[in-house]
Amino acid sequence: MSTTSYPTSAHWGGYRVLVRDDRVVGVRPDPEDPAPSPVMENTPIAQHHASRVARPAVRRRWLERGPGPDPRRGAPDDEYVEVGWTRALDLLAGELDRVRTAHGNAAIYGGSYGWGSAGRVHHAQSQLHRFLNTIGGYTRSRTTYSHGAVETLFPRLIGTPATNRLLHRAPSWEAVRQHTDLLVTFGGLRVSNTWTASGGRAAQTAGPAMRAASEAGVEFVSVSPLRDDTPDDVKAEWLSLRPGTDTAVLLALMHVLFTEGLADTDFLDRYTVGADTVRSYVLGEHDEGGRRPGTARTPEWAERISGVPAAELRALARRMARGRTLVNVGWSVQRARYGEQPLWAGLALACCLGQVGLPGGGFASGYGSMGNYGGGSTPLGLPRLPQGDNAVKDFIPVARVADMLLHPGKAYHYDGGERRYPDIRLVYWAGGNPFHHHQDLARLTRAFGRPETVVVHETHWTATARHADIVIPSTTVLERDDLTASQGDLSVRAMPRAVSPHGEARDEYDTYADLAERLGVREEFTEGRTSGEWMRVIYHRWRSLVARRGLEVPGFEEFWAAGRVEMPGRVEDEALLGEFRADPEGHALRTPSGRIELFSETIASFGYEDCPGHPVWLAGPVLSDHDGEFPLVLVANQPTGRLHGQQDMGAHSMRQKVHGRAPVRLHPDDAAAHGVTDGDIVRVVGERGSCLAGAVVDEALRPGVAQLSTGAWYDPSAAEATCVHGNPNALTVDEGTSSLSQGCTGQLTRVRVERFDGTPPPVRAFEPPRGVTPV
Ligand SMILES: Nc1nc2c(c(=O)[nH]1)N[C@H]1C(S)=C(S)[C@@H](COP(=O)(O)OP(=O)(O)OC[C@H]3O[C@@H](n4cnc5c(=O)[nH]c(N)nc54)[C@H](O)[C@@H]3O)O[C@H]1N2
Ligand SMILES: Nc1nc2c(c(=O)[nH]1)N[C@H]1C(S)=C(S)[C@@H](COP(=O)(O)OP(=O)(O)OC[C@H]3O[C@@H](n4cnc5c(=O)[nH]c(N)nc54)[C@H](O)[C@@H]3O)O[C@H]1N2
Ligand SMILES: [Mo]
Repeated sequence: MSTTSYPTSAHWGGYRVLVRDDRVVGVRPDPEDPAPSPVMENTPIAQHHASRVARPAVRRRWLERGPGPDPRRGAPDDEYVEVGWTRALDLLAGELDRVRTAHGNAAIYGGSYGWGSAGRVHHAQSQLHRFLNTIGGYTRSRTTYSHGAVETLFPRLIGTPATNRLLHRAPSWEAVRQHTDLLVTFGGLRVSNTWTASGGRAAQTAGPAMRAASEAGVEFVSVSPLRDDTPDDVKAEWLSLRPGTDTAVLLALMHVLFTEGLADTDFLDRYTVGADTVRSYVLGEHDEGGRRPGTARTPEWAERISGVPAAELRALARRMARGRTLVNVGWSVQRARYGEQPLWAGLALACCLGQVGLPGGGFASGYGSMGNYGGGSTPLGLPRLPQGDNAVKDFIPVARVADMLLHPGKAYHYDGGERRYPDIRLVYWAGGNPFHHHQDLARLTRAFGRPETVVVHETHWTATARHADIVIPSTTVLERDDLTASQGDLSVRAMPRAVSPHGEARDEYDTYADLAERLGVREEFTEGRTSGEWMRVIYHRWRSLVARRGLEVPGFEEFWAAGRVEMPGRVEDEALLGEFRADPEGHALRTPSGRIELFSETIASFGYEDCPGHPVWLAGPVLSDHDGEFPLVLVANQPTGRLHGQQDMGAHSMRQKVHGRAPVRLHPDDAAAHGVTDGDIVRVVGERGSCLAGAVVDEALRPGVAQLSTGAWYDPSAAEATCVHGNPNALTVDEGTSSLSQGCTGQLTRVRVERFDGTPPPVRAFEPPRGVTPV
């Protein structure tokens, strides 16, 4: 039997799959990729795993009792009935029609947050939104789990267009190599995170770019609770801090600049508003409520909070003022209570240094968070499937989903408005896994018990699929033709189908077309096209846009045969806000003052104690004293073994597990204090729940910090813990960053760790539910 290889792309990069006898038997990196990601090694097992959804399935209780709230939704022993496509589509179309007729389209929650797969045509969320828009709309979600606080706060500080540039492009790594003397990063520069870019990047360039910058003489300082948050080859100096205390450190750095005459007052006067208020706050002339006097935010004050020695902070501030300095505050730092503050304080610090807008200097947020950050930008855009218009105007900030389901009609604050949660009757999810991404999963299970019907499209029987009444099997990228590229990518690439669909899985496009048919809007959804025709149409529309800028890419057939086309019009950005710096009037920012708002009248007018009008130090809940019951701060960062929960059963992901459970890292001192040794199974306990995990003892952590990455499939199948597999969201608290952004706060939680003695319950996360027969 011969082996054929096909190019493909995942969010973790482009690679080839080796196919024999209609099965994926291996993977091969692209020879042009300088540093391929091992995450691709998960694909062969995941593609054909018994946890694939093979046929449409309906929860027996829903089938027998009809729609309605059900507290047993998600129970580990719940049974499903495989009903066949015709019955499943009839039931689903009928239920959509019932809900929209009885309660209006706003009763359908279609936010459907999640990463799905790479591919511009079969992008699950785009397809769902297009479909729901053709049947009258849905309640949507706003912002992301990734950087919800930045997305809401920064438009008020630097305007929306500049915020988009801040989050996606900032100075390129090439500009850093050429111009930067010192890159100070809060929240690391994790190469494993740069394996990921939404849509997948042609080659893994970020790791090599960091090394090249270091070799060219750029110095790196990493302020982080983990020593290995930066790659060895950039030889970063590590300032170990208590998680959640970056704002104190940033204010103290400003204190040094202000008191030692190192702040660039010309820059502050010309390009910012509110610097005086920040200055007087930092110097202790008033507190966060504007009352006099406040606390001077000295390095000694910051040392008491953060644990970073005052002398090191003083030295760092002076060093930052000496040369071209770039301040990076990563996304993790804002994924915590009061997450707006460290980002705002980081911007203020960069303004005090006066280098915003200079090549390789100023402020950035995203190096080491995403692979395309600093990897150039694609101003001509990418091919994209039109989603139509949503007739429902209501939305929620994305991370408030459990609140919404639990408290219909309840008032809440968001970005200056008092809003009310809609009354959701039907939840429709495709391409996301809230039982991966949301906080306090036991609470989320209660929330999922409230609607009348939950619909999930999935490739695999995830915990989210197991909370659904109707489960629709979707093809994977390897089972359909598509094309892909990410923001800033080097090329647009073909992703030809490599194997037949698993079981009876179908492309979601065809599922929606058949649902639309039953609801009388097939033509509106398809516009008379197959998904293959849409692929050609969006490619040609993009080609015309490119041509209008005087550039040329080949026609579709030539592109498809070649497998890729070089990205037209890519640019490497020198600076963020370079035009504004050069011409502050002509390129005024889209803010009330036209300048960078270090004090925002607008935000101050909202009167939020948890996000006042300028950056302030607010002690988050992970710092408060819990009577020693939860003495460790748990960092729930991104996994190195996979993307989120995707392909968790794959070879690379499984290699990292300890006795089949997620690894939790502990400092040797903490392990000893908790009576834990390397390789033990432990129970990690937080205020909201517990999980089992496997201990890894490692000096790379700051003492007092534990680390358990996200992504182990949620497994509530035994009484010994909320999750027996090691999902940190069994422990996290479901609370927004602040009344302003209501962003995700999943990064940090308080926990204790105890050795688990006795026979541990088996991990059953990857077993399909009762009633389902694997292919
Ligand atoms: N505690 C804590 N929690 C966090 C974070 C944290 O730092 N700490 N980080 C947060 C962040 S930044 C994010 S972005 C989220 C990520 O959360 P998600 O994006 O929800 O996580 P994924 O596992 O990528 O979920 C995507 C799902 O889509 C499915 N899928 C793939 N392809 C297709 C397809 O073609 N069709 C359909 N229907 N389904 C498909 C996959 O099987 C997978 O289950 O997690 C957040 N959660
Ligand atoms: N391999 C892989 N790559 C990924 C993902 C994945 O799942 N797998 N997910 C992708 C997604 S969707 C996103 S949004 C990005 C997220 O990108 P980030 O948010 O940047 O990534 P994290 O890994 O959550 O956090 C980075 C580091 O921040 C540090 N940190 C945590 N709390 C604090 C703090 O209070 N202060 C300081 N100074 N540091 C702190 C932790 O030590 C952690 O290792 O990653 C992307 N990249
Ligand atoms: Mo994210």
